[in-house]
Amino acid sequence: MTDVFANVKGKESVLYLHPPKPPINLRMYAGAARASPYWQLPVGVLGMMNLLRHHGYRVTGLNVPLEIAIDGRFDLHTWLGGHEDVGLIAIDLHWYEHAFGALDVARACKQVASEAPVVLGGLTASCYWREILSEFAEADFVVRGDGELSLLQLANYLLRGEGGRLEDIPNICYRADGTVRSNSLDYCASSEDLDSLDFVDTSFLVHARQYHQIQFAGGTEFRVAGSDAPQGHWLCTGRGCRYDCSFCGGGRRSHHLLTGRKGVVPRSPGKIVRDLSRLEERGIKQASLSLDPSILGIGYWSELLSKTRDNGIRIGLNNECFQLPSDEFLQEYVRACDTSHSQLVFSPLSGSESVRRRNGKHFTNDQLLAALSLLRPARIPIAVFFSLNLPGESERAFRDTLVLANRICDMYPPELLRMSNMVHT
Ligand code: B12
Ligand code: SF4
Repeated sequence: MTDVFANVKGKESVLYLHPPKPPINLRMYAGAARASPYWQLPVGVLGMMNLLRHHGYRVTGLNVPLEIAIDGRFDLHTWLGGHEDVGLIAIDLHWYEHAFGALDVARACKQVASEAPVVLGGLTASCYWREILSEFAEADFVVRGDGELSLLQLANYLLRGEGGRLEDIPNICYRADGTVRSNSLDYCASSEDLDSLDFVDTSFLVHARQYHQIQFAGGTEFRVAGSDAPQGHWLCTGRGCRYDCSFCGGGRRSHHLLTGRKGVVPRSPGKIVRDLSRLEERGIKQASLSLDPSILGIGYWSELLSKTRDNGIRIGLNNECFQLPSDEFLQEYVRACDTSHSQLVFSPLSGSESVRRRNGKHFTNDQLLAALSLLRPARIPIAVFFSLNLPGESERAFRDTLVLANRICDMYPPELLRMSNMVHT
């Protein structure tokens, strides 16, 4: 099948495209945050693209919804037409929200750069690789699970003619002889693998500064182009989870099923601290942690937070607490971070403790309120997420949610509090 791509041999240029949620020609959100267009890239994409760059490939990354927000007249076909000699196009289909957008972007790629193979990857693509390859000719390859080794080997194979047989590249799926094939899911990143990747450098991205600005969590408005809004950065701090909340596609079992991951795979505290320092040097005001360190035990998080402090790093930290962290963790966290640029996110899901427990979060209302009382003097911004449509929810549970929400409003400074109750999909 790869003869089809013989023309890309010798080309060293790779495009990475982050798709919007809606079709590329729908402009309802241009310039505003009214309808969230899902600007975030999968946190692991930076490591993957920087690995390709490290191996000599020229990578250009485009965040399509961000481009549209910056300029409502942005035209993807025109942009693609400006890139010659493209050897490979990588598109994330990580979140189900992007399912339509990712294939729409792939279609545009085939219309303009018809020779370049299109590879999709991400959690959703890892689940639906067979459907994608059976029904959408615009996708040539899907990478299941973790992508870095597979994408590098695929690029080497297609563009440099290196690496033996296609069948031996782990985690890739493709069409051959009229059937959809999947190679074995043999690559799943270890802590050492993650520590060797570069999750900081964003210089391959078009409009990297604006991308950093929209990653700043806790801001109230979407600001782009020429603004001096503070910059944030989602940093990969590890992969997986040890919980299995009812609604989550990224819990322990999902990671095992989709990526072969057997447990939580943290990065080492020392490497994370080095990255925080690099981010601070680049003027980034806030780092968001993709894996909540509080679930990794006191030995892990105390090393991370004390090293951050001891190295004199002043950066805001944004952490989404997977459960309710201990008092000791919260105290160390506020000591280690620049609180004015920080945030802690709590997900009680429901005011009803039984609904909360049933869906995977194991703490009581009183424990949550006590934690918030502890944080209040530190004046750290918090966000509290409830959720509608959870299994076990009743009208009574919803009333419990209103009661808890009111109690939180009464006890936490309003200028430091964000709270929402979103319908679960
Ligand atoms: C931190 C986090 C966030 C952060 C941002 C993280 C980020 N920038 O990636 C925030 C809070 C912003 C966020 C937002 C959302 N999230 Co989230 N998030 C997480 C969380 C807790 C950890 C992230 C993580 O470790 N991912 C897993 C690793 C494996 O992914 P990765 O390293 O980025 O990508 C690797 C592979 O997937 C693959 N890959 C990814 N993209 C590509 C592309 C190509 C071409 C290739 C080859 C490979 C490839 O290779 C990468 C490196 O090996 C997970 C739950 C979990 N424990 O996993 C949920 C999770 C990923 N999020 C989820 C969802 C639904 C969302 C939202 C859509 C929620 C919403 N409705 O708004 C948004 C999307 C935002 C957007 N697009 O703008 C779901 C995804 C389920 C699904 N399959 O769709 C999860 C699993 C949680 C859940 N509720 O089920 N999220
Ligand atoms: S703690 Fe978070 S990432 Fe883990 S299973 Fe629950 S919702 Fe998913």
